[in-house]
Amino acid sequence: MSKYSKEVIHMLYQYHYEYISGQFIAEQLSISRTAVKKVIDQLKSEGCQIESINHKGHRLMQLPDKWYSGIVIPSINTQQLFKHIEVFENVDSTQLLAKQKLVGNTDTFLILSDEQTKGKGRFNRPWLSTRGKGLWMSIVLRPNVPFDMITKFNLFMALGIRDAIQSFSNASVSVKWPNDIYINNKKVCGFLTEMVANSDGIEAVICGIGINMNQTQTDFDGELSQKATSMRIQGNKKINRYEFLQLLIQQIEYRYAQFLKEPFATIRQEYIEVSNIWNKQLKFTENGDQFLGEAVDIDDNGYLIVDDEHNQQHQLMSADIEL
Ligand code: BTX
Repeated sequence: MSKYSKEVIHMLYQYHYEYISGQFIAEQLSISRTAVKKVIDQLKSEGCQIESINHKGHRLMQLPDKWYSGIVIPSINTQQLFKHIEVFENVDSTQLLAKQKLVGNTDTFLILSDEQTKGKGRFNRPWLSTRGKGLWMSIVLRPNVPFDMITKFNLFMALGIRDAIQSFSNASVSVKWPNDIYINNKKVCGFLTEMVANSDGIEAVICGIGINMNQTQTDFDGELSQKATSMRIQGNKKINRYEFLQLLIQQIEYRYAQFLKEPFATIRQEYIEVSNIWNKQLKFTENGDQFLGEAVDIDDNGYLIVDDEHNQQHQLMSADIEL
């Protein structure tokens, strides 16, 4: 990426799709017009739809399928939640990177990448993170709470993520307790919350969120062709990644504030209503043990209550569920 890509795309975005001249951009950035042209050519080669007309200038016609910090930062507009936002084209895993970057400071931050080469789910399972098709992001927050609140944090985030996806979907979007979001029985999103804690409580929570936005069916093969879906497949419409990100961050901000103030009981009913695990036989894996059962409730602490096939009741804090 050219040194001035961030500034140029920011200016094109700021001027709301109007034409701005190369001369104007050059003056604002104190660079030559030739340098501006080079940056614009590069942005075009990266897939940015920029119209350039002699004597009129350049105009951003559509937001690109790529994260540019010059657009992400002004469009998110939430300096309250994150001290800084970092945007990458390619990383192994935003979650790994976030864990490295939180050491030795008390910053809150967000990391986004166009692609992950080693995206990870729970228990180190692979998370497919195709370039430009999804939202691969990790957020680091610093709630001043005891470490057993991590489960509650995950429950509040689930609703925030679900509601953001629901706003872009006609079909109903559901939560599969505790870590997945589904549309029409297929997984559209997986998220996980990890933490760094000491004896005083939580030092940082790291929430990794993977959302399939713009994949088409051919982007999923093997087991994923049956199990996974994207917002685009479900809605038959391409998702504007910047608009979606903006809404997602608003939802996260809202749910995070609620998490800090309210008990899980406040959102329990809402959570139950959007869950997709009721009235069916499910296969549970908890700490390596497997059993069949039916989920019957979520209690005020967010634990899942399950009646197994031998009529024994279990209270689960976390588990793997096969629908
Ligand atoms: P999970 O362990 O519940 O889900 C992993 C399982 O989901 C895989 O075993 C596979 O069956 C399926 N899967 C893999 N990729 C996809 C996909 N793109 N869409 C649907 N299903 C898939 C859930 O883990 C938590 C995933 C978090 C991913 C984010 S992305 C940003 C951050 N960085 C990172 O490395 N992980 C998180």
